[in-house]
Amino acid sequence: MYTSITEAILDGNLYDIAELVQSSLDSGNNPHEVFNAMNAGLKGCGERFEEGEFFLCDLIMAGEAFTKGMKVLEPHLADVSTGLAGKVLLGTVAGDVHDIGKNLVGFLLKSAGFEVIDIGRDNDTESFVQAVKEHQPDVLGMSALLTTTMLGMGDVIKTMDEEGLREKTKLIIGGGPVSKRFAEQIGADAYASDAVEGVKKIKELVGR
Ligand code: B1M
Repeated sequence: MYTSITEAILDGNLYDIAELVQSSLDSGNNPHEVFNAMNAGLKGCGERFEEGEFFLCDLIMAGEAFTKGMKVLEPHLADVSTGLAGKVLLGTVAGDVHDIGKNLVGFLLKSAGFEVIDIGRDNDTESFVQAVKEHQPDVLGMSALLTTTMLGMGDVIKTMDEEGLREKTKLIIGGGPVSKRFAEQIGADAYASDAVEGVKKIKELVGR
């Protein structure tokens, strides 16, 4: 069953993915294992893209299939979001439309009781800073999946420093090309390599 889920993501199979995920859950499989099977499909897709076997359209279809599968899976992973744990603003940086990882972080945060304000993808510095002023979150989380877009994170942090916005709002970054070292270089408060670590670090940032 897990293999067919991985294959459905790899094939960008929008017709069967929801049913495959549902029947896997119905058979008693662990939702986290089902998630891992979907994630393995995306990983394989990236590898094939790098090798020149897959094209952009394949990535698009795989991303869509993943999102469709997540719609079925999400309620099985979630607890109730109370917002009592703190407020987190999430967004993907300018020029970057990859949002699956960010969505996953947001989803796990809600499960852990955080209020999550998601400003979506392709956010420039101004839009991040405006949103911080408007929502006054405890934590701003930025995500980037491209080596070309990750540099935008540094600009947001610099502007927040200049505008005195870091007193109230801590900063965490994540995404494929970023690292702990990069986070230190640009002055972020934390870095997480995956969504689970992201929630852990955010809890630490808000003192929980
Ligand atoms: Co694109 N893409 N893509 N892509 N894509 C990658 C990222 C790539 C690695 C593929 C490859 O070449 N192997 C490569 C980047 C290379 C680089 O810069 N080093 C790439 C490229 C090149 C591109 C385009 C430039 C292709 C082109 O046009 N020629 C283009 C760029 C578009 C743009 O953004 N301007 C492009 C487009 C796309 C799609 C739109 C087709 C689609 C995105 C759909 C969507 O997101 N809605 C897509 C996809 C699906 C991928 C791959 C296959 C999968 C990404 C993904 O969702 N992974 C990816 C290959 C790969 O990653 N192996 C690839 C699953 C997700 C759960 O993981 O996002 O890493 P991830 O998030 C993780 C952690 O990073 C972390 O937690 C998450 C869960 O554990 N994390 C955080 C992420 N954000 C965090 C924030 C935190 C904490 C943790 O705190 C705030």
